[in-house]
Amino acid sequence: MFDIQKVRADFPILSQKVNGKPLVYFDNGATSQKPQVVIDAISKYYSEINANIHRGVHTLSQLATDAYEESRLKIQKHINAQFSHEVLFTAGTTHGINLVANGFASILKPGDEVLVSALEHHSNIVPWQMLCEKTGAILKVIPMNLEGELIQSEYDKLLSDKTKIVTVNHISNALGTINPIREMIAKARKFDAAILIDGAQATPHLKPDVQDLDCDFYVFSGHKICAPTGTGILYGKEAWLNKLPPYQGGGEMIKEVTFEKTTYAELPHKFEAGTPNISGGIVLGVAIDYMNEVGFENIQKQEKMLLEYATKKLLEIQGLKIYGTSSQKTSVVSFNIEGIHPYDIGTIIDKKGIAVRTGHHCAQPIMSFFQIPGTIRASFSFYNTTEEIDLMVDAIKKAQAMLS
Ligand code: C6P
Repeated sequence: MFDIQKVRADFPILSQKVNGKPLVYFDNGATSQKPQVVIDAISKYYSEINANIHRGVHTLSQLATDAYEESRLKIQKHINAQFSHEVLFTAGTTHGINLVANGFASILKPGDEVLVSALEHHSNIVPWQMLCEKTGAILKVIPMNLEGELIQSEYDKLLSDKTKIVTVNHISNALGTINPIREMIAKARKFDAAILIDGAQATPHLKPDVQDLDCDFYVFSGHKICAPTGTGILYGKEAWLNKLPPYQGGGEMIKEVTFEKTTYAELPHKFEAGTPNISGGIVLGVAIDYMNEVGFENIQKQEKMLLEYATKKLLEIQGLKIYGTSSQKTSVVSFNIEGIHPYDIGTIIDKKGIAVRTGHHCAQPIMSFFQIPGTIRASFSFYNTTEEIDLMVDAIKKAQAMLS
């Protein structure tokens, strides 16, 4: 049974006051809040087993190594990767995408094509632009329609034997659109193009099955799924990870070093140079356990209810326009109010303890497409309530009255 009050009690920050008002946290797309089990696990790691991993024979080093590698196994199971060495710890989605894009520099030739989508976060645009500048490859963009959906017939036209990699998000951070990635992956397969899925906004809402999806790479950030910042995962198919060169050189990623030549360690260590975020990696496993305990069915049910409720209530506000109106959407509502800058609404409602994100959401091409400077984005999590939505709607109405 999903008991919302019980779930909320797991998150100490939700009982905080901000600007003298109970916190209403609707900036979950930026980062999630952390449950007490996660906070406790960080403290337990540093109080009881802190040591460097994969290096020492001493007891603490072995305890820390075991906990880190157990976490990798947990994540392997969570995303259904075939092998645990296909699961690489990273600092987050941005790190994972840069690692892959950097590796493709040794694969792409001038005239090869990289397909990105019009719905991408800057993290899934800029690394590919840098790659194209380096290699002479050409960046092509899958366009979107006014609902904020990728136009599949245009994707079909763009795919060709020149396409070497397609990179697309599972869910758009700015609009909430859920992309039909299963179909998009199958289409890329026909042209032997690799495909990377940016799962940063999907993993808070669903459990990706990377084998079933048949993607080559799937990246996500820990901090959006109840884990600490500076954590993340890059899943890569074994064959691809063996093919790509290391991203960074350093300790732990080597087999043998001489001044003449270095040979590299086996996966996953080849891509994990230096001392990693050990506590973060361990606690990411704890956060995933927590989310599985809450249950993804419960999470989806609660968030769907919040999305429908918020959409209905917000549309009652005169002059309010929602951007991102696909029927396939997650719990994100991006909107503007006629004649008012999004920043002004965000600033005024913050005084009432309500946290939303305003601006371009690191997705400037989407804002250019709609010819707007930005939006107000309310992104809901399973621990949010309809009462909180009422508070936001009321605060927006008051802000609108003040500003017009
Ligand atoms: N989006 C948002 O408010 P990092 O910063 O590496 O954890 O994640 C980058 C990233 C990549 N792809 C998508 C789809 C994302 O949403 C994000 C992060 C946050 O929308 C912060 S900009």
